[in-house]
Amino acid sequence: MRRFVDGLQERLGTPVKTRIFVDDGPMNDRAAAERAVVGWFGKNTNIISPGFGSWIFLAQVVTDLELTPDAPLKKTCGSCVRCIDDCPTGAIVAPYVIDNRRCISFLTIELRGPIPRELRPLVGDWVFGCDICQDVCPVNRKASTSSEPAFQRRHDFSAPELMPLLDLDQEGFSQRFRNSPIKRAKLEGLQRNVCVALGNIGDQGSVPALAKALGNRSALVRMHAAWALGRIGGEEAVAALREALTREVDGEVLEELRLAVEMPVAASGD
Ligand code: B12
Ligand code: SF4
Ligand code: SF4
Repeated sequence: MRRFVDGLQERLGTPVKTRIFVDDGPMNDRAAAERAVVGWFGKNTNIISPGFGSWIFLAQVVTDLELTPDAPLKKTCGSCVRCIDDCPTGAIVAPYVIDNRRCISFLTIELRGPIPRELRPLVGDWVFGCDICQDVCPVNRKASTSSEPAFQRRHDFSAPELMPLLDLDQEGFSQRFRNSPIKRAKLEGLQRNVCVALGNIGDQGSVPALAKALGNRSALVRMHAAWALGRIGGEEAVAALREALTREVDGEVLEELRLAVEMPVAASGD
């Protein structure tokens, strides 16, 4: 946005009063984008631009420049409801309305504390945010990709190995996710999400890593490791849960351990 403002002043040959807002300021990005005719509101609540679909970040320059408004956009989602039908948690409760408490993006990024038990199986293997309602959007299928270097896929970020993430300490986390929004989930939140994802993937190969996580310093991580082991099931998982029951002191983790020992093993695909 700074580059954009510099370019604007260069082109006009005169200084312009500007203020930049990006994501976390007081501006309401989507409402501003709709009024500025950047795109239309999709039923998944994202702004869809005619060229790039909803794969855009929104930001604003507020200025004292006299500008002629663009003509309103006539496009809408029409009768399409793909995003509503395909949201795994039913978070799009009506067209243009998200119940954040059910949205995987909220659960994996913003929520501090346990992910509600009934939603954990629906989170699938998402560990930071969710793009399903954008992936299924027919407009996005035809969208052009960006040539901006800062928006290119970063090495080892799009599909990270999950189990090693459980071994990260604070220093390793800060180093690995420096300059990445993943920092927002914090180490404890990311490891909580990794446990849920491993539980949902259901591979016996992840049992040793989850059993080790039953000794994690964070009670939140221990709770979700217990849940994941209960979901995966099998002798090794149950033995690890029983062993943890003998030494755990945190009441909430104890509750999760007890529930996990009794949990029926998940049928695949639920
Ligand atoms: C809080 C927030 C979230 C929350 C809640 C999202 C939600 N849908 O409500 C959570 C954590 C769940 C979230 C998730 C995501 N987010 Co978010 N989020 C924000 C944030 C920081 C604030 C939005 C907000 O709540 N504002 C306050 C409320 C009051 O405003 P509002 O919901 O927009 O509604 C007002 C108006 O927009 C308007 N309005 C709303 N709906 C409609 C519908 C119609 C038809 C009309 C006419 C008007 C209208 O009326 C409302 C009242 O004034 C914005 C950045 C920002 N500063 O705006 C990014 C932002 C909306 N997020 C963004 C993104 C990319 C995502 C994710 C895709 C990230 C991910 N991969 O996980 C997901 C998508 C989930 C989804 N389907 O929406 C982008 C959206 C880009 C785009 N193309 O639209 C934004 C703009 C960030 C950015 N700067 O680029 N996000
Ligand atoms: S981001 Fe995922 S969970 Fe949230 S509304 Fe979209 S599909 Fe549903
Ligand atoms: S999937 Fe369909 S309804 Fe949802 S945002 Fe895209 S076009 Fe609109």
